[in-house]
Amino acid sequence: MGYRILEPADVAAYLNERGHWPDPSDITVREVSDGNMNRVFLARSADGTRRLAVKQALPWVRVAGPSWPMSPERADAEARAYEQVAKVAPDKIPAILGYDPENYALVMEDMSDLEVLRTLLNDGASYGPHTSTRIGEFVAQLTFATSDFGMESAARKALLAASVSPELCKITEDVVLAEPYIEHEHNHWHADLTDLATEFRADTRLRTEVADLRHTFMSSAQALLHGDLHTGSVMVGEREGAPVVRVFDPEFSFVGPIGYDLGLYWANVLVSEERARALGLLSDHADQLALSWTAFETEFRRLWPTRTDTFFDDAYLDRFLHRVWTDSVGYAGTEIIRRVIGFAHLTDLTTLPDPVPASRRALKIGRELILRREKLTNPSDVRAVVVGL
Ligand code: SR1
Ligand code: MG
Repeated sequence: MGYRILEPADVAAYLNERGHWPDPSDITVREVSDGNMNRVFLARSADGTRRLAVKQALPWVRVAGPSWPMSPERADAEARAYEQVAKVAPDKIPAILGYDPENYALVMEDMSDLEVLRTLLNDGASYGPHTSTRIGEFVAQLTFATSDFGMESAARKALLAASVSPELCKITEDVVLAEPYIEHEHNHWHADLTDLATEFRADTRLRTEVADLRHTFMSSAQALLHGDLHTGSVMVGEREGAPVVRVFDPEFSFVGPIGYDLGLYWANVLVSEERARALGLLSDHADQLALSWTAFETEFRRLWPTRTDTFFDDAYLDRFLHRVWTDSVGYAGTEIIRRVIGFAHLTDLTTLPDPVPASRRALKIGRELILRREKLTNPSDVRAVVVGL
């Protein structure tokens, strides 16, 4: 039948055809598309005992429409990433019930009993003791397993080849790691940030450091990444009295530098802190970078003795983790900056009564993290940047 774009009215028949829904007359479907890229539908039976989510990739960027074409094959990358994570961290992703490559559609667990982390934070919630720890573990488990430490050489080369994702990587190379530092039609910002946006574009030292991070993104095939690990890609809540953290939306997945995943999370953590500061709602925001880094490092070190290639010795592990740390700090800086003066902004800042003071602080933190990343060697050093502004 070929690729067809699903509308809410098509979902009942679609799920029935695919063997996921026996009685298509007992279904209510609603569209809950929220991110920049795709459409998402939730289906439930009248008594609520059957509930599913369907995510479909469109042949364009959803928020831009057909004027920004984008291959729906990004859904293949997402399905592949879920497959890899399911092997090592099944408790940290939604259950995937099927992938339909013809329609670029994933059928998965409905997580509407959980909340998007960004939404909760924007509403004034704190992180709680588990979220950032689970995120750090998630990054360690996925990246160790898909690195040269976790896989035999030939299998790893095959993963690398299968995970090439040129179009999605190009989005990141452009919208995160270049456009905010040049004049580009995608860029926009609050009028009262023009001085900083102009300053950043004229800053040749900043540009060279971003070029370095951009080149590392393009060429450092350390491990399979989530690729877009912001607080809108995390759901949290409680099930049967136990805390639940689920990472979703890995469509930007590819084999790249581990620091990109950690850095994206940290940027979003730091921006959430600026929102909370602006609203007088600071709680545990300042702990989250350290918590996620410690969890990442602890889990990576725990897995180290299982490495497939013992030529990599313990001293090399220290060096490798130091490189990951430094990259993460730099990518956190680039993610903050692009979220304020680039294409895709964050509701954390845009919904503030006055977004300017928090946005200015965020931009300055981002710049410091990029420029001083080699000198900031631990979470306390990053803290000093944040409190020192
Ligand atoms: C055109 S896409 C802009 C952003 O949305 C996605 O969530 C990624 O973060 C991407 O950079
Ligand atoms: Mg997304």
